[in-house]
Amino acid sequence: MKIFVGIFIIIAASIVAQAAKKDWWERGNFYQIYPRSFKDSDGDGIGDIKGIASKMPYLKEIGMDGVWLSPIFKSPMVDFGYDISNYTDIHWEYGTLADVDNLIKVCKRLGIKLILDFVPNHTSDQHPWFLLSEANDPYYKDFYVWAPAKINSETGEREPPNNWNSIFGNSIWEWNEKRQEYYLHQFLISQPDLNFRSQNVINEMKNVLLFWLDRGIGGVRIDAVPHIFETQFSDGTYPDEALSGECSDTNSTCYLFQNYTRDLPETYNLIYDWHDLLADYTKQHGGDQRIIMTEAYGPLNRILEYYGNSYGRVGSQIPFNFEIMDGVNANSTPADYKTHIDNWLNNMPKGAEFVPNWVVGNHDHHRVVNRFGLNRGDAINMLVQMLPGIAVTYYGEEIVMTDLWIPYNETVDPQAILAGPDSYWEVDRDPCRTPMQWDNSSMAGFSTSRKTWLPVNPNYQTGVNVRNERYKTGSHLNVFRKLVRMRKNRKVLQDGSTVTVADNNLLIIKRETKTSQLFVALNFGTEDQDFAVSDHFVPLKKNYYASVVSDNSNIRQGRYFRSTEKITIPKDAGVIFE
Ligand SMILES: *[C@@H]1O[C@H](CO)[C@@H](O)[C@H](O)[C@H]1NC(C)=O
Ligand SMILES: *[C@@H]1O[C@H](CO)[C@@H](O)[C@H](O)[C@H]1NC(C)=O
Ligand SMILES: *[C@@H]1O[C@H](CO)[C@@H](O)[C@H](O)[C@H]1NC(C)=O
Ligand SMILES: *[C@@H]1O[C@H](CO)[C@@H](O)[C@H](O)[C@H]1NC(C)=O
Ligand SMILES: *[C@@H]1O[C@H](CO)[C@@H](O)[C@H](O)[C@H]1NC(C)=O
Ligand SMILES: CC(=O)N[C@H]1CO[C@H](CO)[C@@H](O)[C@@H]1O
Ligand SMILES: [Ca+2]
Ligand SMILES: [Ca+2]
Repeated sequence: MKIFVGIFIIIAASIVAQAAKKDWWERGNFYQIYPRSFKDSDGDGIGDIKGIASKMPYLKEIGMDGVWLSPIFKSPMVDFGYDISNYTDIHWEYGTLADVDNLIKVCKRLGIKLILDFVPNHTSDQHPWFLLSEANDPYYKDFYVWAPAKINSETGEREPPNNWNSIFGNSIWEWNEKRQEYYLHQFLISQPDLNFRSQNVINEMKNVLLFWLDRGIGGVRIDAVPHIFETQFSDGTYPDEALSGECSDTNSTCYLFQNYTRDLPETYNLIYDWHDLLADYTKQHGGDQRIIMTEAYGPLNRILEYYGNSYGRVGSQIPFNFEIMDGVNANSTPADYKTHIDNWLNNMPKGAEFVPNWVVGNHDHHRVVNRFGLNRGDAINMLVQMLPGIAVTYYGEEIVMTDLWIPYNETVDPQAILAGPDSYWEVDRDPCRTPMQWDNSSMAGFSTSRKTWLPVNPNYQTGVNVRNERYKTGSHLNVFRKLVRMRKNRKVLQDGSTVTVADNNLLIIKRETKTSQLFVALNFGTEDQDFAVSDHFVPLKKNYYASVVSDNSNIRQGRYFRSTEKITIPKDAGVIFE
């Protein structure tokens, strides 16, 4: 009998120990830098790698564990770096390989992991691989998705191989005079898709990963994942997509289903293979786990498959969770927020290795407050930092930067230019890519140049900058720093369970362990509303104090309340009770 008790205790203890021991990324705070806009070190008006290195101590100061950079690689910059002409070289405006090596050194010294963007779906049409493929070079000829023209039997004219459209509009196929064939491009015409049915491409891309792993990166963020594979029949042809009935613009992706152009099963296996490559690399070389973050939009079940499949294969540690970003806007109710938070938490695979993550902004979407409500900057940061797992912050959201309206004639985003002056605003990505606002000196301390690649948002002069917010109590930046510190230090945030409640204007989140509780009350409604801790939960204590308050809460930080006491949470405000 005694022996059995002993074994029980050991098992229980080892489970506890396991639950407490976390890999570096599992409760990580990640930060996305858009390199063109973070810090310009040499006065040409364009952010660069030396600039990023000089600001790493700031990212340490605000508690970041990992930083991912949008592409820094050699590129003609038609799509601001998402059109790569050499995966292992650096774009000249950003610096050199030596600058990146130095940046990695700086990151290591500070204990921050550097994550690089990996763009496997396509290269630039100026990549040497494309030039060789176009010339039918024996090794490179299958590197891209080539197909012969269809000849219209009535007109005798050349036509694209099928009816597929590209994401940026019009046919996915582009005629190539040199090769006398069409090539496929899911994005811009100047971004031909790589052919992952070619073993040579798989090998080359593996070498790219190894090149960067050897230089000391902490992992990769993989771009545009759902688009990597397209369906090809065994006779080499590509099937037409059926009409979706979703929209009337015959040149748009919404006109057709995307059964053959996204989320193909092959894509998942490729991600699982890359996971194994990084895991093996870590095993061989030691050090912390190198990780994968994946960018994929689409139905939840397809996104969750990037975590792993039911046959035990494992993929992305951080399949970006865009539930809130895609599902919620300024008109949404607290119940909508709850639905989208619970969607992820309730449906993600169970197991200690699977960790939720929260992303509310990136370089393809309007600024957070422009989408969720202008006065909700603190409340949204509270939401992201108080939810379990991994928090991802787009640069500038910690000081609550806002969109800058840019007229069509000054727009540089190719997607917006293609949309034309009447509708460019809907898809324009320039407004959320303006320079980081460091201080109140000219150009917000981003650059010494009098002209920057995108204009600086003038609100840096009215206080929206790091330096101003750093020295002001209750500023957005100080709220953010406090949230990040709590997330690191509170066991209830590391290990606690999560319950969400929508009560009229309020979204309430309870984090709880056996011995402690934390409550987040966020007013995402249209009116002020009273809240008491005992409204929805059984309190563990008589009194709770307001440990973090948003700038618009009217509640003094540190004030104690009885658990039954009604406290008014103003519209757009957030308060955390401990
Ligand atoms: C990429 O750039 C490096 C450094 O300039 C060069 O050695 C390498 O051959 C280039 N790769 C390709 C595929 O052109
Ligand atoms: C659709 O694409 C075709 C062929 O590229 C072009 O002629 C036509 O103007 C486009 N229509 C619209 C509405 O953009
Ligand atoms: C394509 O996908 C849609 C929706 O996902 C489905 O309803 C339709 O049956 C599919 N069509 C084909 C030909 O597979
Ligand atoms: C864009 O148009 C505005 C007037 O609408 C003008 O003031 C500005 O100078 C123009 N910018 C450029 C780059 O032409
Ligand atoms: C920032 O600088 C501008 C002009 O240089 C000045 O008008 C403004 O008062 C300053 N704002 C703060 C908050 O210091
Ligand atoms: C969020 C993101 O990284 N989006 C990128 C996806 O890929 C296209 C094409 O490379 C880019 O234009 C987007 O910026
Ligand atoms: Ca520069
Ligand atoms: Ca593709």
